[in-house]
Amino acid sequence: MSAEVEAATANVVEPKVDQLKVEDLSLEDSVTPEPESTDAAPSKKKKPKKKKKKITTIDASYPDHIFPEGEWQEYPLDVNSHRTTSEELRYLDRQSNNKWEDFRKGAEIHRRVRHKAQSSIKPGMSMIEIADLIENSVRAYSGNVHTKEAGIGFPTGLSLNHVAAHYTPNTGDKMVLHKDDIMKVDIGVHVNGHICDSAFTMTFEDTGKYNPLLQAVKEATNTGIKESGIDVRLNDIGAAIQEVMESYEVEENGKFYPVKCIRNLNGHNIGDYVIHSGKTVPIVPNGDMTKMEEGETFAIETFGSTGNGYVITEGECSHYAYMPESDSIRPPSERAKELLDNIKANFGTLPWCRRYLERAGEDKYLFALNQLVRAGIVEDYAPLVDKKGSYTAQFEHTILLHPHKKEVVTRGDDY
Ligand SMILES: [Co+2]
Repeated sequence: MSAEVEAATANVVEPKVDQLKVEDLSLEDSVTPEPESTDAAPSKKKKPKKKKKKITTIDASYPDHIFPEGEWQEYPLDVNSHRTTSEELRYLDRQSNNKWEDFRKGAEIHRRVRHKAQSSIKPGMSMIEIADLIENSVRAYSGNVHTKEAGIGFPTGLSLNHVAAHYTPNTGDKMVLHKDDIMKVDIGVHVNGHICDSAFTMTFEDTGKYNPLLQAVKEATNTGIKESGIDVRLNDIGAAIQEVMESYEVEENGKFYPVKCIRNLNGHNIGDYVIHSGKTVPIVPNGDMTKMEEGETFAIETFGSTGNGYVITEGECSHYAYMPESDSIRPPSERAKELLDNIKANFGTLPWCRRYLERAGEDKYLFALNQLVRAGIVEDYAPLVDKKGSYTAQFEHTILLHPHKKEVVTRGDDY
């Protein structure tokens, strides 16, 4: 993100952000209601004598700005065994401490938001309600001073059943969550552009029919995390993941379905404000001999499926991102240029969805948006689906490759 864009557009964005803030505060109040309320009136109608409830941002919970560390793991390769005890490397690591603290802060927000999601999402809710619940929690915990400083790192993925990734509702979406759905919840939280990317899968029926699939994917992701490290080849991580994932099968109506890795979905390294930053972490062996390197950050994610184990794009697009390498391309119309300026000001290079554009004040933007997509200035990411009738699941964590050890920063006691 270039400095000029920030400066040139700051006055366009400020009033909008203030509006959002006010709205978020009242939403957070309704998320944690005070015990007194017997009527259903929202907290903003409270009598003035009642003391205003303080927003529990993460910063308020950790006033010294030292956030909980993730799970520490030693590196797998013997050539790295000296790293664990090296004082020099620990010293080197402390030089990057601000960055690590940003990730830890984002991870603590992520854990709180997903705890809220896991305890409140119920069949019968609309996908819009679910997305709002999650995203308003992220905004409230982040303090949402400015989208580009902290807050939502990418659109909330709520992909159902054979849809594996990149679905989030657009405005007007009527879809409702059902009891027998299997839902991938993919939440991104960023602090100063340091993005925590972590996902889990929710089911609601009580027959346990999804359990082997969930267990396969959870174990495959944990294997990918365990095998990751400095000097490890990406191909070898894919091989280890596939071996674990494909040792499972799912039974439905007396028929057995092997669990397959979705071979064209990958983990990835994470750059500042950039969610996919060049390296991909395969979930099957792919011959990529590239190695992971010291200081890198990765999203380790695996997808299991009872279908083809291969996804294609299908359905209405919701996810987009501005492509900074397209900077020499001229927007095809005045309206497209105006829209692009607003996109850059609000999201920079972070991915976003149509609902976020509307929050940023955009209206009747679809024609101009499609122009930007066709011109190659904005990339669109349509939903990724396996065979209809199949089931897919996902688990994902963000890991930090410190010089001496790796940190599974988004680890929680849930997954
Ligand atoms: Co990811």
